[in-house]
Amino acid sequence: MENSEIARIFLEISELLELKGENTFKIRAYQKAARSIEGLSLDLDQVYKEGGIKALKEIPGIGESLAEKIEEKITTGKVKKHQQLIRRFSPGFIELMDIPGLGPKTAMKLFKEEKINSIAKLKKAIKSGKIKDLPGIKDKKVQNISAGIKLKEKAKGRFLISEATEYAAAIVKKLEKMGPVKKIVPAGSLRRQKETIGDLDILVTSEKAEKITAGFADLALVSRVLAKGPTRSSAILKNNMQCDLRVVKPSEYGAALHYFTGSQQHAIAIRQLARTMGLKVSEYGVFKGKKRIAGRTEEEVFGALGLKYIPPELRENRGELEAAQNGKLPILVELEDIRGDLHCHSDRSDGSNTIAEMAAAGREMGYEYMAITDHSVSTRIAGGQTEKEFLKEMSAIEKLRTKGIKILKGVEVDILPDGSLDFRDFVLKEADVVIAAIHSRFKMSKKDMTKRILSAMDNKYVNIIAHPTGRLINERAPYEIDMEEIFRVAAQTGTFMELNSHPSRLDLNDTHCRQAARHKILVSINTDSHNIGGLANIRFGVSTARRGWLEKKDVLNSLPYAGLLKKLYQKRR
Ligand code: DGT
Ligand code: CA
Ligand code: CA
Repeated sequence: MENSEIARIFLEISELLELKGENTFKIRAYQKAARSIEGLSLDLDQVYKEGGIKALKEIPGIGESLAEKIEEKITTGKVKKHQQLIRRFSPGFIELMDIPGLGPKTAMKLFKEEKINSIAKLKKAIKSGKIKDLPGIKDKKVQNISAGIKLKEKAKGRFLISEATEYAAAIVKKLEKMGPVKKIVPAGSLRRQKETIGDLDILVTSEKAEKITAGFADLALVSRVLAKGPTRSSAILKNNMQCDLRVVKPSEYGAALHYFTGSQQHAIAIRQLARTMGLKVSEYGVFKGKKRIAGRTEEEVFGALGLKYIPPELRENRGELEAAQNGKLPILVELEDIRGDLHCHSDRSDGSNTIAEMAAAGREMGYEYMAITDHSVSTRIAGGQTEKEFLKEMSAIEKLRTKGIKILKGVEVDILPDGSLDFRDFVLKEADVVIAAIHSRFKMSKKDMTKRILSAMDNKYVNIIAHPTGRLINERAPYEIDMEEIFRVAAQTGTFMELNSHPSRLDLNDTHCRQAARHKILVSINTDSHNIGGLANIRFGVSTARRGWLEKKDVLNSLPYAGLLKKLYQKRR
């Protein structure tokens, strides 16, 4: 519950320290800790409660002083050092620093020299052209900042699925203890597993509605109550996310759940279909005239309309009603179908765990195999390895025998701006799985960027294109590429596409997944983990794949080890 908030605080501290000109070692420590916490599958609150500061220190990247800060946040709600830094720089300035494309240094310049300390003032300065008077701010930089402001405004109020999941789980846990409740389900876009969540919609069945709505309003993680009635309540949570709570009778559960799950477009299509059958669907049930004929469960609601059960991830009015009518609903891929993770980093590039630790964590997840894919030399900021270092890593993996899981030798090799690869073929040949990715020059033209990726796919050692569009949700727009052309050539060359499960990426996105399946391209659902905690993000990748109508057969890493190796080595022949 505290995790994302603490991660955010640590990131902010690192940025502010950078401005203060603190030493890079300290700055890096905060960044690394933030990353490690974001990837943590355990609740920091819980870790602290059970094992105190000692348990906190066991988390990779968390030393004595950072553990103390986490303790401070959990026990006092604040981190003094963070507060001091904010006071020093003013909140408006923090807001500026948050704009993608505008780093702390530029924010500082705007603040000091033009007294710009809010997004509104920044927009004004861009419009009047005053911003260009500042030294070192060129047209291109201004363009980037404008794009960043737009992205920020569009993102306003939409949260990453990981953060929404974390808060929903915390609320469910508290409500469960509150009295006689039968079911508590997060509905809305979270149940549909959309990539970003506007607000939480939590549905509860209970005969004692008032007790629940009152208790909800009193929760510590609620910061402001917007509305409170006998069966419903709305509040703003500590992270500024809204949460709507509805309590219904058990007999209405199915109809209410269907209604509050949405999407609105899906619900409209359902109501239209009902009308053609002489029925009426509402949040209370399915009615024939005055008579209620269904509503206790969702299956009942769909059944009354002659439909098979439609999984929430498909409810976007993208053809799911027709499919449900014709028995053509896909049998969606499930978390249990994933047999291994093909994109993981170790401490040999920018990860925080050793290869052995990563493999052991993979085995814990029940995986049959896992690929270690550290960065190549060009991604210097991510500790990219030279060819020589990489070859050493490959032989280290070969010697490493971890019981119960197979470790694949892998690499995440850079696709350079001219489309060539960072490692030579005789080096790539040593890997079982080669992931190719773009980490530089994001702003090339659509034509050039597409060509860049196509030429990487032409290499017979390249198995998977990682995070194909490069977007970072709420932070960086996808690069311009011709997806259709990329899929066409992927199919032709036997290259697979990654669905990167990191909640900030989810790249391929849901519609791309569907497009890939139409081209008969296998999608590899990977986590791009940089620590053992990151492996749990696989759930968000699987959800996105499900939203893209993918079945087990569409997913590369649902194959057993032998079948996987065959697929990977096919291209080399
Ligand atoms: P979000 O919160 O923007 O990520 O997206 P949703 O889908 O969670 O939307 P939200 O929170 O406004 O509403 C939750 C569900 O409740 C929505 O999916 C369908 C249902 N709903 C809410 N308001 C309306 C409405 O005015 N008409 C209909 N038909 N359904 C509604
Ligand atoms: Ca919602
Ligand atoms: Ca809502």
